[in-house]
Order: sequence, then structure tokens, then C-alpha cells
Amino acid sequence: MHKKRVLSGVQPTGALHLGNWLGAIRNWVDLQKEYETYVCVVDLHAITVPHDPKKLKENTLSTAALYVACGMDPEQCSIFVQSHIPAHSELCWLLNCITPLNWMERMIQFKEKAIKQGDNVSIGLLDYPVLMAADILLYQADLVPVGEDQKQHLELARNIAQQRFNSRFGNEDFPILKVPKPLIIKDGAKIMSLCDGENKMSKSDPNENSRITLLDSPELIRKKIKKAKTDQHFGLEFGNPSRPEADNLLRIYSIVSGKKRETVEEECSNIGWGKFKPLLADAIISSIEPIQIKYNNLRKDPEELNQILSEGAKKASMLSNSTLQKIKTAFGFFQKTYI
Ligand code: AQP
Repeated sequence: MHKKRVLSGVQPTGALHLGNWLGAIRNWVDLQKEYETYVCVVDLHAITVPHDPKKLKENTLSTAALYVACGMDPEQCSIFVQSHIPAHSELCWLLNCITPLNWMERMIQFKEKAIKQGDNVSIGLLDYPVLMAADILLYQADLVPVGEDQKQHLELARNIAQQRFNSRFGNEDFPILKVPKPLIIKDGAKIMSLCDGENKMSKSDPNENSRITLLDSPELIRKKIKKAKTDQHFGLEFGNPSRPEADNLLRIYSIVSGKKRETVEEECSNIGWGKFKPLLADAIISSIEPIQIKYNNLRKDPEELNQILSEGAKKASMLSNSTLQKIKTAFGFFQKTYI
């Protein structure tokens, strides 16, 4: 029996943070055991907002190295860089030509990111979900792990595959593109900003104290946790809507310490913020220490990382080119008959 296929990725828009790890990469580590797993560093997506060309390469390498350091095993999955596979951009163009503009204008993430950029909004930002659809459909992924924030984009990929492509260019009995399903992560953790419990932790937040990155030193982690927003109450509790910061920090503590929610509730309901914060900082530091050791070792050996990305790209290239050819044939393109 063939394993089902899963595809996912993170944008190299900055140092990966606790949210990227706990909400995404940590789950992929389990998925790779059960599914044929492809994970890419989505660098083409990273330029849909203004970016610094001096940092893109380093962010791409550090993201790939962090995948491995967090437990993605190149023997069990394929790790590659999106821009190394030209089929992604090519399919994006083809899908652009069959995707209605009004579908794109409804995308919540576009509206949210566009507001922040005023007059600087690029067509690429509007097109972000079509590129994501191209990523997924090229690999004929059965499942895509998604958090709440990406559900709308996956729905768009499904609609493009089914309503705009298969039904127009395929045959009902033999659809050309697989329509991917969302893989809802059981304990999908949405990690919120350290400065505002109602906003998600994000790489692009201009306030660096809002996030803990996987490469922060222990001293920096202690400093950021010390500065994290608190409230006036004594004792910490989960799930109180008027105390989003307490809920967020307790959830982080429970995951990184490996303690059950009930145990954490019991431990923290009778202590104040002053006592809790050092416990949380220690738990975060110990949980990411093994990741940092593995990361530093890998970055000392550029050849090894190169090899991992080259192997990943070979597998990705084979699969994606085969899908692209089928799509181009269905579109009716004149196929190259000369060398
Ligand atoms: N705060 C978060 N909590 C849980 N999961 C999160 N993810 C991101 N932030 C959190 C998950 O990480 C994966 C990759 O995210 P991405 O970098 O491709 O895009 P993003 O969701 O836009 O992440 P950022 O950090 O907010 O990046 P910027 O600031 O560049 O836009 C996704 O699976 C996402 O759910």
C-alpha cells in the first residue's frame, strides 16, 4: 500500500520562533513516520512582502537547518527549497490564468497583510494563495497540515483543483489533480505574541520581544520572558478570555515542559507571575537546547546541508515535473519535440 503524501513549508522571513515549531514543525516530525512527507522552505512566498536581499539566503539556510534540528529526518522525508524547483513558479502562472480574481480578493490573510503595507502591496501578495495551491497540487498531496490561519488558503487550492481545473480540463472518472484534504492537527497550538495575548506570535512583528526564536540564547530568553505582558491577578489559569496572556504562557509551559494541562493547572494556580516566569524560561531553554546543539553542528558543515537539500530537490523535481507535464498537456500546450 502506498503511503499518503503530505506537503508543508515555512517562509524564510526571519528566525523561526516557538509558534512555527510548536504549531507546525513539531507536528511534521510525527507525520514523517506515517506519510510520504515533503517539506520546503517557501522562499518564493517570502518575497511577497518587502524583503532584505542580504538576508534571504541566510534565512533560507537557517530554516532548512532548523527543520533538521527539530527532528525532520532526511532519510524519512524530502527537504527542499521552493525556488530550486522552477515548476512552482510555472504552475503558479498557469493557475493564475484559471483562478477568478474575486476569489483572491476575499482572502483574509491578504486583507490583513495589505493593511500593514499601505501603497506598497504587490501583486505577489495577492497571488500568495495561488502559489501555495501550486506547491500543493504539484506534489499531488493527499493531505496538508493546516492551522486555523491557513484553512482558507487550502480551501482555495481545493477549489482551483476541482472546480477550475479537473472539471474543465480533466475527465470526471480520471481527475488529473488530486484534491488535497486538510490534516487538522489534534493539539494544534496557536502561540500568541509575548506582548499581546490576542495576536499571534509572528516573525514579521517589528517588536523582537514579542517572540522567542529557536536560536535565542538562554539570557535573551530569560529577558524576553521577564518582559512578557502580564496582568494584575495572582495565580495563573487556562482559558479565561479576559486573561489571554496567562492562557498563552501556560499553554507554552505545558507543551515545552511535557506536563499535562491538569498538572500545570495545579502547579500554577497558586503562584504569582514573579514565580512562574523563571519556571517558564527554564522549561523553554531546556526544550530548545537540543535543537540548538543539532543546528550549530549542522551549520558547521555546509556540505551536509547542501547534500540534504540536493537530495530533497531531486525527489521534488521528479514528482513536480511529472505533474506539470500532465497539466500542460491538459491545457493543450505544444509539447517540445526538439532538444
Ligand atoms: N504563532 C503561531 N502559532 C502556531 N503556528 C504558527 N505558525 C506560524 N506562526 C504560528 C505556523 O507556522 C507555519 C509556517 O508559517 P509561515 O512562516 O509560512 O507563515 P506565517 O503563518 O505567516 O508565520 P509568521 O511567523 O507569522 O511569518 P510572517 O511574519 O513572515 O508572516 C504555518 O503552518 C503556520 O500556521
